[in-house]
Amino acid sequence: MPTIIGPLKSHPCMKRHPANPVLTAREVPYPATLIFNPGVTKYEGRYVMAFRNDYGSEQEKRLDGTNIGLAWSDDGVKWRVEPQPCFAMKDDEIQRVYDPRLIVIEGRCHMCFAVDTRHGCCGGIALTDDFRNFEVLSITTPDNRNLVLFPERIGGKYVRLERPFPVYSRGAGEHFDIWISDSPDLRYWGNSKLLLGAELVPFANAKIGPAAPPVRTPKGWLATFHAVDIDPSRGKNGWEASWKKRYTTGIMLLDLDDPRKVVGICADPILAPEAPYEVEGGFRNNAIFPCGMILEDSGETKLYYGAADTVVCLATADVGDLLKLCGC
Ligand code: BMA
Repeated sequence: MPTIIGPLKSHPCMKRHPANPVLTAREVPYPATLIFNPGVTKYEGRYVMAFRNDYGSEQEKRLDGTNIGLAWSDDGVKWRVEPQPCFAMKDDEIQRVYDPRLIVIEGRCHMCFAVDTRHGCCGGIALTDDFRNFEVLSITTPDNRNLVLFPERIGGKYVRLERPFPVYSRGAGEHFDIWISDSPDLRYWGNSKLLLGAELVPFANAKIGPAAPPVRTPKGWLATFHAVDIDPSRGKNGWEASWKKRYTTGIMLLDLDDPRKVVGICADPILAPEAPYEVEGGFRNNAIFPCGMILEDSGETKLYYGAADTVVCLATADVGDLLKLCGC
């Protein structure tokens, strides 16, 4: 039996945007049903979002497939969706790609994504200059996902956070942790090391995983993560017959020169499901899943997240408040 976590609240420094949800399937000009888990970055002066689209029929509670859509914004709140999805992969082996995370490194946009294959779940990294053509640079072995790249090289190397699924060595249940690896070229990855064990997160009793790509601040890398707790007494909560999980968001600070060192971590979630679009009427209620964070020059951070695996939402906070939560 997992230790029951009980009620959780978002930290008051996080402000949900009044325009939430900032993007829904209604604004998508092609078949779209669930629009969520948005990777967002700034590219050539505009905000760009890659989002997961699970399409099917809401009425019939049926999903037929998944692709990745693209949207642009001048203010980070109002979005214009491109006429066609921008990325999908499907063949005899690969079933779908999803949960995109965008990041600009050395002026070029990179996208990390999850890949479901017939032989396991993998993490992919692709490069794009036009958001139409994507060059896949690397795909991990299974099982691994939730890859996020740091926006710059550190000590000459590219760095990523990731979340393997070590079923054998972690015993029964979903006790999965955050790892860190580096690469000379974004293709070959190594020097892998455990960064944060799920048991160190008081509001998780199951897995954790990287959320948005880390953001540079003068005090260190601000890194968000999702944390999952399971309560067997939870029942139907969304489309599925039974959904016993809750996804909250945590935050930690990593050393600027050596991100393998966790400098500080907040003992409470910064976001927990509370708003109506997070707790009711969705595919999987009680799921908050950030995939993008932007630090504005004003000190405002924008955190973009999927709510209830159904819509795209935005919450903001002052970066100074987030640093204080990490003890800095
Ligand atoms: C995770 C991923 C996410 C999803 C979340 C909540 O395992 O599949 O894409 O948002 O579960 O259902």
